Amino acid sequence: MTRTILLTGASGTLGRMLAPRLARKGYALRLSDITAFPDPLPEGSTFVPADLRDEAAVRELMQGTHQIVHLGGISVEKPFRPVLDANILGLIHLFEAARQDRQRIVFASSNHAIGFYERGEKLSVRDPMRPDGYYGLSKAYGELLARMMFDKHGLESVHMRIGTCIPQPTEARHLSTWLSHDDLERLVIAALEAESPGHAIVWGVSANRQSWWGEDDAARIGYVPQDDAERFAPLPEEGDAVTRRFQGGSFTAQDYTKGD
Ligand code: NAI
Ligand code: 15L
Repeated sequence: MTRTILLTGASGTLGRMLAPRLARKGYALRLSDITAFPDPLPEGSTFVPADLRDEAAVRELMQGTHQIVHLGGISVEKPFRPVLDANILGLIHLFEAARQDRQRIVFASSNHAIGFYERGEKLSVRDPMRPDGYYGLSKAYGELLARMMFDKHGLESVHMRIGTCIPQPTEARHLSTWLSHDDLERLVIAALEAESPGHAIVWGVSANRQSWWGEDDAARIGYVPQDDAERFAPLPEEGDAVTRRFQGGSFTAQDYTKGD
């Protein structure tokens, strides 16, 4: 049976990069976004527009799909209301639809779920989350929602706590947070293909020599990153003192009023 993978957020930066790569690997894709897919459709793909805020539209979107790679939603720090609508309600709609026929979800979580740890602190995915804003909070919510969905309904999910997924690192922080495009592809494929991931959390990061992120479920799902940001070192420090202090970088400095 051919599996159909739903890719939300397909028209965004990572979606546009990932869709043709997954198609080349032979996956049948149902691409979706609130905005049109701006590129020619990869072979074996269809595009279905949907707003994640619309529960019925999400349910409809997931008819006949088998697994979901969920990249859609707000991807930067914003006020709570839009984050609540697109990210938190969007997640509820997606997980509720997925649990009907146990469609595995591969979720683009973010380092902003732990952004308020100081740089240099080595973290495990079991460490308490320290979101650095409403956006990071929505990612923390997604990981926890999925924990409940696995414990209560057996719905499997893999959470990619992505650092900075860009073609090549450009600032000092990226020497720790960089995820290459090739490694993202490896991670998504590992998450889709893993035998029984249960509820897995994996740092979405390359094999960076200066990584702050350690223990996770990468081995359990078979993710082995190949790239290392170190070959671009040294890179310049950017931003103010708060940005330079915390792992979440500039997101932590937005509306920061603590004063120390
Ligand atoms: P992006 O902002 O380029 O793409 C997000 C897509 O979601 C957009 O095409 C947008 O139209 C769509 N979207 C927004 N609201 C929607 C709604 N209500 N209904 C349907 N679609 C909606 O973000 P990017 O960089 O491609 O990231 C993809 C995912 O990965 C996001 O979830 C982001 O939070 C996560 N991530 C990305 C990182 C990176 O380095 N690019 C780092 C950590 C996490
Ligand atoms: C994210 O979660 C954002 O979606 C992305 O745009 C980057 O800012 C990234 O984190 C980062 O922390 O570098």
